[in-house]
Amino acid sequence: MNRLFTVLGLTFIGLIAANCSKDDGNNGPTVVNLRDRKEVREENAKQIEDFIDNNYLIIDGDNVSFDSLTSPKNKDNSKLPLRKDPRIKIEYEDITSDNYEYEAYRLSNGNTSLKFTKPKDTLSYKVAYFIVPDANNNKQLGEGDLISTIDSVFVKTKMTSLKNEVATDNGIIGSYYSFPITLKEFGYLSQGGGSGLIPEQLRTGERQILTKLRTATDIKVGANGIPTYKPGSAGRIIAIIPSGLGMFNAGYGSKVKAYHPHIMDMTLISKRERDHDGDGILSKYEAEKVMKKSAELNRALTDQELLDLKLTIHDYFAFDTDGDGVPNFLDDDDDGDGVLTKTELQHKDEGATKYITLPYYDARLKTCSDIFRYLEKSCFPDQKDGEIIWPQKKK
Ligand SMILES: [Ca+2]
Ligand SMILES: [Ca+2]
Ligand SMILES: [Ca+2]
Repeated sequence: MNRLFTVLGLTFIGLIAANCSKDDGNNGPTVVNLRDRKEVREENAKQIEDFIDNNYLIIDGDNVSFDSLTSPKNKDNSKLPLRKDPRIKIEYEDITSDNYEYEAYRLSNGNTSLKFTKPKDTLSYKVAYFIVPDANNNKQLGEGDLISTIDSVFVKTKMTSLKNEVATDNGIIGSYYSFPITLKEFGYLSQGGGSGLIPEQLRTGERQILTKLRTATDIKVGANGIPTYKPGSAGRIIAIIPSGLGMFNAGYGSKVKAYHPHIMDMTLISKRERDHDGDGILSKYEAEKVMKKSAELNRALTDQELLDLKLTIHDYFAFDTDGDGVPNFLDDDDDGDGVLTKTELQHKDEGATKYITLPYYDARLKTCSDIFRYLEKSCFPDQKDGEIIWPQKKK
């Protein structure tokens, strides 16, 4: 014991010495503290309001851009600031960060899952946005499907700075975005797999404001994975994202400075519903409010009903039935009983020869009690000659 303390003591002294020398000399790495998020938020809010009052909108076919009212092109003072432009309506949405950090985690069955830690930033930010009008002055809300915050999406994006400089433009083809990555994609990542297999991620503010839109219609995915669609049917939004919901201290290239808001022009083409954990239940349904409501109705919820529940990504991360730190939509064994949810959904009627997969809300899954068996740890099947045998419900 004594010896251990000695060793620890020495290490501790060593650390103090190292710290002192850093203070004395100027050649050690400089530690820059992150700026206070609240302070940056107030600063950004003012910058965003200034932008809306001092810039005008240019719509040139599909190309939408901004310019300063002090630009030589506005010599005659004929341009209207964004706030007064009758073609658009600036609206505001309160959004909190949902940037969950994750780390790999080994499940009891030997599989790898992801463990999430809650976002440290709990501030609510105001995001200014408008729906982009088309040539006939109709708002392009999108004519296809609604999306949830955890659907993967195909989006055309263009990012500009508050000085109207283009930081990055992916507006011709678009890109496939996903949040969070699925367990399968995580597998590619941990094997050092090609980046082409792992979708990009939109930033938290972008992804959340995107749910204002619908997708396009007549979507056909080409052999190259790029969707085509009916022209004019996609939703398009431009949002000014405070840095707390964007890149914060990182900025983007040389155009978007650290701690500055950025402008994101997004055209939503298509969505892909995900089953992140591959358990047979679409991720969009793996939230507590959804499970409760569909148990009442004895059917899956429609996309409109899902939207009416005003779910955020927090609803998905907070639903962790077995409390192992892995939310249900990323957990392939939701109740932690060692039997995969996928297996617990298997059902065979008496006399039938084949198993079928029951939908997650099916009343026949209330095997042991009023709780669905895949969410009840104590409800556990037997296996006999390859058959799954469930206990009988106590009357
Ligand atoms: Ca799932
Ligand atoms: Ca699950
Ligand atoms: Ca289970």
